[in-house]
Amino acid sequence: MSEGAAERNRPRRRGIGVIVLLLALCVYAAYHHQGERDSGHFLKAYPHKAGGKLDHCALCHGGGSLEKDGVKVALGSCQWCHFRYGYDRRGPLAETLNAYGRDYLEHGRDAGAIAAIAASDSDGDGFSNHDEILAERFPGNPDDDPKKTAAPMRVYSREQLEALPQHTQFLLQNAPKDRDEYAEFSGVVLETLLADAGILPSATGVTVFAPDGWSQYHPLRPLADPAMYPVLGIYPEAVFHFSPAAVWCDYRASSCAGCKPGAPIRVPGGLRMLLALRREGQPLAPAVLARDNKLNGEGPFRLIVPQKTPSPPDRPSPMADQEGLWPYRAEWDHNAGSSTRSVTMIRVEPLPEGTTDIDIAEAGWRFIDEGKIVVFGAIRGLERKPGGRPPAPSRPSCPGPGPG
Ligand SMILES: [Ca+2]
Ligand SMILES: [Ca+2]
Ligand SMILES: [Ca+2]
Repeated sequence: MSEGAAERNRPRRRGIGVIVLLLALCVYAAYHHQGERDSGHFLKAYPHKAGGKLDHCALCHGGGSLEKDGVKVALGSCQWCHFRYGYDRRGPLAETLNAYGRDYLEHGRDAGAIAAIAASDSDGDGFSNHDEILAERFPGNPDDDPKKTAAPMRVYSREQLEALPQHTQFLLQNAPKDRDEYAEFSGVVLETLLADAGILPSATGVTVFAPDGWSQYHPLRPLADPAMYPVLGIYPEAVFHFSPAAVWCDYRASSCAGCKPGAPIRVPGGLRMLLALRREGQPLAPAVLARDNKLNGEGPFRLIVPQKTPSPPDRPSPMADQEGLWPYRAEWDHNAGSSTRSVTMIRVEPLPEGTTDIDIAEAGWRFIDEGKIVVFGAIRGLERKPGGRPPAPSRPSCPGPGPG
């Protein structure tokens, strides 16, 4: 199954006339795919920025905000593009561009355009595009400028994550287009991790990042929007839906053996938003980027999001045969797409006043190799509240071989 990758790699070019805009879509350090060429223009002018914060769709695409259940929800550039542009590529893509992206487009959308707008101050924050880029600040975001300092951060090693309370849950990962699966994941409840990192009362949500540039926002508290999976709280108990006819669902996990078809799945502690370290008791296979820019593997850490509205595993939407058992239902809860693979960064939103993103250049593929994850943003960082959990001790060794 490759639902997360499939979500990331849906076609996103708009073939209308000359306006084939900058939907680099969310893949820093490796977003030069789907015919996307704008990142190459940027890196030609600023080759030392490859793999860093600016080597990302957010360079030219802005986020946005929506009103959901009376709550203003900020969407990052990935989700905002998906929301405005849509998977059907019919939306107003130009509306996803930020001031720098618009200037780049208006100046010819080529390597010359990068140079032509270098001295401009696209976002009007008082700093030129060139100076902002040199300082690793977004030239299209007036809230990010060279005066800002890096947000508080904490880097967790695998050993430190394993020293936190562990949680195990068996659940369905229901995909819209790919195979579904039942499997057991274990790791750290995200709420537990955020508490350990000293989440601030001002926090409203998290954005998780994978090293291929995919990012996804999750609010802390439940919202009615089916696409918004909350960080806090317990998800509803589900039933084990089994049928030998459901060949689109993978039941091969050994944890399926103890489950009775039609019976509730009992999960001690309930279903949670989980930062998984293990699948079926084994470390998650670290991801590698395939030649087609899809992630192979899901580890060392994957966010596991349960269904908000439990359902059976429905057929993949591209499946020709939709007659009979569990045909594809767009309105059913397809949680697999929100279970981000190979998470290397968790940004706790919003960034505290006066701060900006950390230098994320190192928190990409290197973190995959080193089995690390960084939590940053609206946290106290290394500072601990009185009586709080002391820094997690390093364990002398992991049982069995490491993740790679
Ligand atoms: Ca500026
Ligand atoms: Ca700026
Ligand atoms: Ca499905």
